[in-house]
Amino acid sequence: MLSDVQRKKFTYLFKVMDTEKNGNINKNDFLIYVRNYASLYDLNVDSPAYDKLKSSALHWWTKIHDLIDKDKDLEITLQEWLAFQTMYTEELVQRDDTQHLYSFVITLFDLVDKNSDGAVGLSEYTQFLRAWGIETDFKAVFRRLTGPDSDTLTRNDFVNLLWEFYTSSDPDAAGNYIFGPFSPDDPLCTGGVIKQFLTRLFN
Ligand SMILES: [Ca+2]
Ligand SMILES: [Ca+2]
Ligand SMILES: [Ca+2]
Repeated sequence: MLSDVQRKKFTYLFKVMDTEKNGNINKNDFLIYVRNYASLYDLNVDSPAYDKLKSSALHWWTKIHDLIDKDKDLEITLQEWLAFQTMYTEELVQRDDTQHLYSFVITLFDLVDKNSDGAVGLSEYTQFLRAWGIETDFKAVFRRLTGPDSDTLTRNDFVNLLWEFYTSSDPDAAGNYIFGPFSPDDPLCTGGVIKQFLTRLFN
C-alpha cells in the first residue's frame, strides 16, 4: 500500500503529466509537452534537438502505455496509474535494488539531458519542468537535488533520487523533488499556477 506521502507524489506527477488537463495521460499530453518546450525555448521543429526531444518524449509515452494502460484504450486513468505505482513500488522495495529503476531512468534522463553530455545542469532541469507547466524556485529545488557540493546531476544521481521518489515516505527526502515541489504546503511551491493547482488537488 502507498503511504500518504507516496500517494501525494504519484498523484502530483499524474496531474503534471496530464498536460492537457483532461483527467488522463495519453500520447497527446506528451506531444503538448514537446510543443510547450519548443515554444518556450525557441526550438526549431526542423532541428536535431527537436527530433531528440520528441523521440525521447514519445519513447516515455510508449513505455508507460505498455506498462500502465491496463485496458489498452490509449488513456491512462489516475486509477490505472496508482494501481501500477503501488505494484511497482512494492516490487522495488522487495528487490531492494536501485538498478531495477535503470531503464526508466535512462528514458527520463535522455529527455532532461538536452545536450546529451551525460549531466543535467540547472538550465536543463528548469526547462524540463517548465515545459510541464511547473513554476517554482528552480535554483532552490535543484540545490536540494544536487546537495551543496555539486552543480549537476548524473545518471546515477537520477537513479538514487528516483529511488527516493518511489520508495520514501519521508516528506523531506530530496528525491521527492525530482519533478518539482509536490505539495502546496512546501515553501518551494512558489509558482502561482502550480500552487493553485496543487491546492485544488489536495483540498
Ligand atoms: Ca491528458
Ligand atoms: Ca486505460
Ligand atoms: Ca546536459
